[in-house]
Amino acid sequence: MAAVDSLRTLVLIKPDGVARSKVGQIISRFEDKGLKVVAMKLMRLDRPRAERHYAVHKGKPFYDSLLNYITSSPLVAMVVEGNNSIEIVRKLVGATNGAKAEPGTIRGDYSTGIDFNLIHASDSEESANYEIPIFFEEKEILSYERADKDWL
Ligand code: 3AN
Repeated sequence: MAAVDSLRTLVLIKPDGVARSKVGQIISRFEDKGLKVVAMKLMRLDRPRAERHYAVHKGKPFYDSLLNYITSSPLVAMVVEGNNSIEIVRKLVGATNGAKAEPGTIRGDYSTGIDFNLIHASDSEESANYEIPIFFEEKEILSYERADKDWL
């Protein structure tokens, strides 16, 4: 993936991440890496929005359980911004199946399987452009500078 400045990506700390009190630890990983949270909300996802978000998975065997899981209790939705944010966040998140995800990644450290894998992150610029508006209006995405921006 080519380097792109100030790219935005959608991150969801899924219901298991919130219920297991991993929100702070997960956000720290993005902040520590040098990325910036530019929008964030704790919310209970409704079914129509969950269907929009996971439209590409419609018809797959895990689709219904995925929708039940993602709508079951509150999640944290965020827009994360920074150089190469999509690629970097996906690396920090790790492989889809927590059992296979490398230690050091979020899923590798906190998840043992594929059903409860704590986090979602957009996998491409196209996905980010599709997913972000499902959760945020443009005016909810804020602009500010990190104090250490010249060092990142
Ligand atoms: P990722 O989140 O790593 O991009 P995707 O986009 O392939 O993975 O799948 C979206 C979500 O669907 C996953 N995060 C996971 O919760 C669920 N999922 C994917 N594949 C399976 C599967 N084989 N069985 C159960 N759930 C799955």
